Amino acid sequence: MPTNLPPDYFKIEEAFRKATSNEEKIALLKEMMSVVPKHKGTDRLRADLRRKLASLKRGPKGRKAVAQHRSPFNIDREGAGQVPVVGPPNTGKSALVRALTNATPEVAPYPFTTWTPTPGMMRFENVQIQLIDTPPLNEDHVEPELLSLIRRADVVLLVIDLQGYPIQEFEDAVGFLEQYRIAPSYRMEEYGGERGWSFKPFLILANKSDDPQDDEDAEVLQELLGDEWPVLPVSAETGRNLNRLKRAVFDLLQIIRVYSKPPGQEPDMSAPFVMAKGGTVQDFAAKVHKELAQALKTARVWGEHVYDGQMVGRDHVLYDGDVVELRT
Ligand SMILES: Nc1nc2c(ncn2[C@@H]2O[C@H](COP(=O)(O)OP(=O)(O)OP(=O)(O)O)[C@@H](O)[C@H]2O)c(=O)[nH]1
Ligand SMILES: [Mg+2]
Repeated sequence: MPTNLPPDYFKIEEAFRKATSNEEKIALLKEMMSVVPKHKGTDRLRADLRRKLASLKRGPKGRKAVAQHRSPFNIDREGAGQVPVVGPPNTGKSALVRALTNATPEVAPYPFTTWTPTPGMMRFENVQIQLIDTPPLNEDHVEPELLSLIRRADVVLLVIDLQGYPIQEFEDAVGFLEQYRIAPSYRMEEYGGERGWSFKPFLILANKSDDPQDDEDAEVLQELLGDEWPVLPVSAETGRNLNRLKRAVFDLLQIIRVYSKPPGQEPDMSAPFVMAKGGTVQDFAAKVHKELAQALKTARVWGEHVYDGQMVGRDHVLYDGDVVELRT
């Protein structure tokens, strides 16, 4: 038992020993975790508390639910992309999902608050992107379903705490994911030949950058991690840089928005068709209507890369913001 624990700890521990209900024990364990100081000397104790908490949350052994419900980790894809928000405990993942989407996952000042994922929709301009709040990455309790969820992602947001130990958190999280063969896209060439790897675009969110003064720390962090790991300082609390965050996620998704213009009418600019970057007129037609794609003869395009109403063929590559009139 570490010697320098605050007196509160022992009071809570005593209450914990006397507690009878599961709920009460869970609440007291969380309290204990919040008062234990974070340093090497308490590593063992903290790991032990985490294990106890995990086992309490799992409930009594051998009492399997009768009906097999669908796993909460299996989340239907909605909108223009699926983007889990992952990272070590207490870095502000849930707070960010709350600030960016319509979802309201629990936020609390102690670690291991979130135990199941919560999806929410984030609006960027005229598209909706699905963010997913997730339980913390945890060496002591590896959740295989969380890893599968990350493997299905289009982009991964890795949240670290700029006011905590951001470099350590980054290294631990990346090392952890790598153990389970999840790596950033830029390493694809290196590991590409080996089977079973998932490569994802990552964005590092240096959360709790509440003040513009924190940017200096974020710059140092960026310097240390290198260009392959884009770092964005954000604050769930003050909303700093959340608009930049939305734009960055959109860019990492590598998607474009294309608008359909029925002949003789104006396009509906509030309802884009979302396609992968590099998509052609043919791909667009297939999105609008399957039969259209077959009957397509030519198309006219308005946008930055063409002159207004330029006639193009099926193979013409489209760009974000293009307006297309399909002709059969
Ligand atoms: N100052 C500051 N505090 C923040 C910010 N974002 C989150 N917090 C606080 O950090 C604590 C943890 O936030 P959560 O959103 O619960 O963190 P989490 O990463 O979801 O935690 P787990 O679910 O336990 O993994 C809470 O006390 C939040 O109020 C921020 O941008 N600035
Ligand atoms: Mg959380």
